[in-house]
Amino acid sequence: MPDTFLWGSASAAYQIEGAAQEAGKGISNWDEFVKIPGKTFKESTGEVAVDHYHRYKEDVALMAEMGLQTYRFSIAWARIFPKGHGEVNLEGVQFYTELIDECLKYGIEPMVTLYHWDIPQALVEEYGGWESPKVVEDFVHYATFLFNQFKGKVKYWITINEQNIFTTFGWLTAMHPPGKFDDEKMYYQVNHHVFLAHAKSVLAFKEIMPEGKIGASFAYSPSYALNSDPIHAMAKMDFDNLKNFWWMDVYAYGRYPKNAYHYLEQKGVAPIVTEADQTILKQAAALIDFMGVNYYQTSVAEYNPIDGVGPYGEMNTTGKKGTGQVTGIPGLYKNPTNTHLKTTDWDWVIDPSGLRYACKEITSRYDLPIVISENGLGAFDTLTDTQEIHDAYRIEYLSKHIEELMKASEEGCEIWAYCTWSFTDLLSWLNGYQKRYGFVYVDRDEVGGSLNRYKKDSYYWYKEVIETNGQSITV
Ligand code: GCO
Repeated sequence: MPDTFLWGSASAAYQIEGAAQEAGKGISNWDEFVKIPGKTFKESTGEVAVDHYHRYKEDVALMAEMGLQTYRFSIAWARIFPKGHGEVNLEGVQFYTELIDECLKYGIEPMVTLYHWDIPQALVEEYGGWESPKVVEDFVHYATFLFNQFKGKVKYWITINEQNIFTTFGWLTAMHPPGKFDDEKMYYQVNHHVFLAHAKSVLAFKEIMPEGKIGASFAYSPSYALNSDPIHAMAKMDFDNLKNFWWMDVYAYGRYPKNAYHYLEQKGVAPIVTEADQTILKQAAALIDFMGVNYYQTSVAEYNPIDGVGPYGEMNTTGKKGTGQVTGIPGLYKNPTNTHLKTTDWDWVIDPSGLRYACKEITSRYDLPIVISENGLGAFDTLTDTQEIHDAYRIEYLSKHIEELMKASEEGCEIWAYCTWSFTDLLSWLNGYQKRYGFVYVDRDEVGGSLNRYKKDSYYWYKEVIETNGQSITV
């Protein structure tokens, strides 16, 4: 990879920090949501998580020993502004200052996500959180505070993490807070508010830190048409417009894909977009520096007859293997399983070439540099009696994805960074602590544990990948 390329790893505040009610932090939507019986696997919560809040020095030292070049983490809004706005919690500011300084001490480039799904509960109670346009100013105020605070220290910023996922799970499938089901009209309006919050933060950022780099991280699942029957090609196009370009086009062009907007307008669920909104979205689109991509899997698009499958299939909040559910929109598309690909233990298809596809699509369509802000394998890991973790499956998964990333780079994609998900094991929002992603094993289960850290085989493997700038994979 190019000399300036950064090998990294990522995490999110709620999934690692713990200390949920400590050091002046306000309550977030997730602190509340996990209290609802049946919402998470074995009622697991991020109350303690992997205690990164108290062990961040140990974790950053492990990153440094590995040679990690960038560490992507998120800031918990409620740790900075416990009520969402108003008084600042200085202890929260101090925690992130120390974390950032600790990274810089070892030459690790911090990459900060402003929003990884935890909104202060106070804002939800005050005006419905993301459901109200009022959230835009509060978000921009929070973002601006952080830009000023960490200017000169943090160069890479991600406004919003996986907007498509948290809004879909929050307003369509009831799997994330606020737990609404099939509220399509609100879903699109919420998304519009998130876009405006993102866009106005980008504008503020460029005033404060013109030399900094900013983008949003999208959970991109490229699609393949079932076969060459034109009816499936059209289904693929509809799927892409509604499920991929709906977000990426706004980030990169500042406008919604027209056919998709038209479809939603006819259905009566399109968001209200004012002329002022359009101007702001366009201005921000012209200023973003990269497209952040969280890549895990691809989809298949097949024509879905009017009386066919839809819209969300069966819900899976059990933490068990996936149900193999088929989702779709009657009259447009459905998403059957790709029979050519193997799956993870949670039924996510494994498709390394999809990462290359994603990079090439973004390069051709948007001509933007790319930051792979997440990619990784959720798996069951076993700690041996000699305290080792032999995760050859993770090494294989990551090697194949990195190989495809290198091909994309050779084919003309400008890729700035690759962050694996995740550095340490952490809480999976819906699947608890048994689903592990890290290079570093954390001894805990749904009930608790010693919280001790152990290096997995993949830890040593990635160390070498970094040392050789990826060459160790290809030899
Ligand atoms: C999980 C998910 C998450 C996400 C991440 C998205 O199992 O909970 O895989 O860990 O990947 O939070 O940004």
